[in-house]
Amino acid sequence: MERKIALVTGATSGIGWSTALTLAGMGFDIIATGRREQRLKELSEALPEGTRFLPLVFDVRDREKVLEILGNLSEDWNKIDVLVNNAGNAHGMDPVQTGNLDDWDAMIDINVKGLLYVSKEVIPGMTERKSGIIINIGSIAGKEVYPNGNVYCGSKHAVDAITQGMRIDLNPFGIKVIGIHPGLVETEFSEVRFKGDSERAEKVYQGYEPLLAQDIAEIVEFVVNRPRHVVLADIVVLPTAQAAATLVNKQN
Ligand code: NDP
Ligand code: 8X3
Repeated sequence: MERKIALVTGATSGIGWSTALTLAGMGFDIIATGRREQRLKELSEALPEGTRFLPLVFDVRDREKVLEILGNLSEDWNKIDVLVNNAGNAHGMDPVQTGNLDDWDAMIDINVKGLLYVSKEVIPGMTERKSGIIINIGSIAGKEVYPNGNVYCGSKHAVDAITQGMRIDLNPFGIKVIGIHPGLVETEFSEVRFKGDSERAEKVYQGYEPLLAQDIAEIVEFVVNRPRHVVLADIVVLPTAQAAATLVNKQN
């Protein structure tokens, strides 16, 4: 059987890390990206033995670098079957009137423009081969807006709209485009959002059972495993304790 290739952005932690491991377990060759080179080395050591692995270190905001690196993949790596656009984060959680411009730039540049830059390089191979699966990791924040979520919610609403747009434009090519929109997943997400304030970050996941990165990876596995004629186009996945972005049944 011909080996298949999956590219996972933001594979140095959380959802991307678990997704890369899961796809490797399914037999995919893995291209994993992120800014933290050491973490990619650790990921390579955690992969099942024999996995073909290509770590790529770049910041998805760096348009020239993204295009250069992904545009010059070698013959044995450039036929990407599954693209998981996962790299992203929230930066800050302030009301719009006191929001920080650097945080806004980061969220728009990483979550929206970074996803577009990566997709821009990967899509032509898929249209040429008339096959492929693109999975965009959105968020409940792309389906609802919550207090102080303003720009993060805006970036994830953009991911939702771009996902729908991709599905329409890529429809003639038989490419599956899937949006996965998680609620609260315990990862490094809140640590990043609250700029290293671990105590505040930990509180986000206390008093109920949050999703784990592996829960999202298993959904990726499920959607990738569907037969050719089936696409789970849009999936919202929440912890059972969560009913809406800000409604969580906490026990303490
Ligand atoms: P983590 O903080 O654990 O992981 C974020 C990943 O994105 C890291 O691998 C990080 O790699 C990468 N990343 C961030 N900024 C950049 C950048 N500028 N260039 C390249 N890579 C970058 O968080 P999660 O796993 O939770 O987040 C993954 C995705 O899931 C995000 O898009 C997030 O918005 C979404 N999400 C998360 C939820 C949650 O509750 N955790 C819920 C809903 C959606 P590195 O730092 O090495 O560059
Ligand atoms: C991450 C989940 O609830 O902070 O996208 O928006 S939330």
